[in-house]
Amino acid sequence: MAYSYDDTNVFARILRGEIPNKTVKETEHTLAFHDIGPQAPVHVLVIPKGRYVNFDHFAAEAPDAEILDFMRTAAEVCRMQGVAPGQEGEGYRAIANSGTHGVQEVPHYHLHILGGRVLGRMLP
Ligand code: DGP
Repeated sequence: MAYSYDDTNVFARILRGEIPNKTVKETEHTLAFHDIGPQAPVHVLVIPKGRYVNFDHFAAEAPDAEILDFMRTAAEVCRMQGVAPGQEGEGYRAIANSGTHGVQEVPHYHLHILGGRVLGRMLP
């Protein structure tokens, strides 16, 4: 699948510094920041700095170093927020909405980290 990346999307603008964000952690390849409309006490978005539209695009085309950095940063963010399993927060949910049926609004790949309360059951 060939993806076309829209440089005007809001996360691209955050990465260019055009829109402020509340940064949780930043690395060479990854940025994590608080969601503007939190759906749980902890709601952090983790995004690659590269121009990837969705999970499929990122997994298929990102260099290994970027994928590793992304995964390690996401896990570190969970620990920083105190929601990693074994911590007081008792776990979290990591969601990547993708495409129309996934109701993805921002066309720059991102992982939602949600926690800080018991989350509703998502699957039947
Ligand atoms: P979705 O594409 O549906 O997986 O969700 C996109 C999320 O991005 C949504 O939870 C709200 C968040 N969001 C949208 N605009 C901004 C913004 O300008 N700043 C921040 N921090 N979050 C945003």
